[in-house]
Amino acid sequence: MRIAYVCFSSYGGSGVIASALARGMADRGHEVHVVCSDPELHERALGDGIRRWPVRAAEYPLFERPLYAVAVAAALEEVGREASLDLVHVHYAVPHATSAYLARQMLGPDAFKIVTTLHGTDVTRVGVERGVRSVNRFSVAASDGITVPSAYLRDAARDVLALGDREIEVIENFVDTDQFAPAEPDRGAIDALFAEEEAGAPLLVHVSNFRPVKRVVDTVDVLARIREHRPARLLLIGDGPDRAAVQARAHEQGVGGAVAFLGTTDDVPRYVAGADLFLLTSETESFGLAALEAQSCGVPVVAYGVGGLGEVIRDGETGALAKSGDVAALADAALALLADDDARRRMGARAREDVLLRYRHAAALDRYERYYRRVCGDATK
Ligand code: GMT
Repeated sequence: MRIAYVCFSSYGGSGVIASALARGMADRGHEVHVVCSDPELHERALGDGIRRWPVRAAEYPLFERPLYAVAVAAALEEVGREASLDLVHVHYAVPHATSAYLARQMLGPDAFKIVTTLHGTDVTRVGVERGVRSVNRFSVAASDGITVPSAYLRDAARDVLALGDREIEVIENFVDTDQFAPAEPDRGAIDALFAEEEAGAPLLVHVSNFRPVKRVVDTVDVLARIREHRPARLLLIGDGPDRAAVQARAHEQGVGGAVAFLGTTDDVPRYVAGADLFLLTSETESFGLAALEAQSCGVPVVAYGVGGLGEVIRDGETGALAKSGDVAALADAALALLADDDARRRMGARAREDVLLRYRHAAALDRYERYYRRVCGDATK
C-alpha cells in the first residue's frame, strides 16, 4: 500500500506511535510517507526508505498564528498528487483530520482513504473547545476509519464527538520491547544526578511533557510524603510548561537534593529501567504510553486510576492505582511496594510478561494492516 502518516513533531506519545508505525510498515514493504512540521525530530525512529514531507506553515504579519492546518493540507495534496496514495493515516484529530479532509476535497473523492487515530485530548480537551468542536466532529466523522488506543477513549469519543453507532476500532498502543527492556541500573550515572547524601536511595521515575494535565507537581508531593517514612529520590525526565512550578515545589517541600531534572533525552529506557517504581500523576490519560514503556522495562507503575490507565496497568498485579488527585494514597501505595522488594520485583516481572503478551510492536502492525485493508477494500492502487 501507499500510506502517508501525519503527526506532530513535538515530544508526545502520538508522534512516537505514528513514527514507529511508519517504520514498521516501511519494513513490511509498504511505500511510506511522513508529513510533519519537523521530520528531523523523528529521524531516529524513521530511518531510511521513508519519504519526509515537511509542513511549511505560512506566517504573515496579518495572521495571529502560523497557518498550520492549511499547510498540512497543502503538504498532503502534494503527496497525494505525486504518490497516488491509498491511505492517509492521521495521528491526533485536531487539526490533522480536517487537513486530510481538505486535501481530499482538492484531489477528488477517490484520492485516498482517511484513517484518524484519536489519541486523547483531541477528544477530551481541545477537541471539544468551542472554537474547534464542530469542525473536529465533522472531520472525524468524515474519516473512513477511526481508531483509538483504549476502550475508555472509544466510549469518550462516541459520546463527546457524537459519533452515534459509528464503528471505532480499539487498537492499543505498542512498545519496542527490545528497546524498553529490564536492565541493571547504572547506579553511578543515577547517583551523579542527585545530592551526595541521597546515593543509593530507592528511585522513582516520572516521564512526561510537563503539561498541566500531567500534574507533575504531585510527583514531588508524593516524594515528600514518602520521605516522611524512608529515603527515596525522584528523577523527572522531559520538559514543558510546568517545569519551573515543579522546581519551586521541590524547593518548598525541602526535597531539592532528592529531585533531579534530566530534561529531554534519547536515553529514556536506560533511566526508566533503573527505577524501583514509575510514578504517573496525570488527571486524564487515554492510554499512558509512558506507563507501558515502564512496564516493558519490568518496572511497576503507581498512578492515578484515570482514563484508560486501568486497561494498561492491572491494579495490584502490574502496578497500583489510586483515586485521582489523592497524593496520600499514591504515597501509601509506593511505600508499601518499597517496603517489600520481593513483591515489587514480582510485580515488575508480571508487568513485563503482560507487555510481551499484549503490546508487541509486530502484533499492532498486523492489526493496523488488517484494518487498513478493511478500510480500503479493493480500492488499493
Ligand atoms: O492527547 C494529548 O494531549 C497528547 C497525546 C500525545 O501526543 O502524547 O497524548 C495522548 O496520546 C498518547 C498516545 O496514544 C497516550 O499515551 C496519552 O495517554 C494521551 N494523553 C492523554 O490522554 C492526556
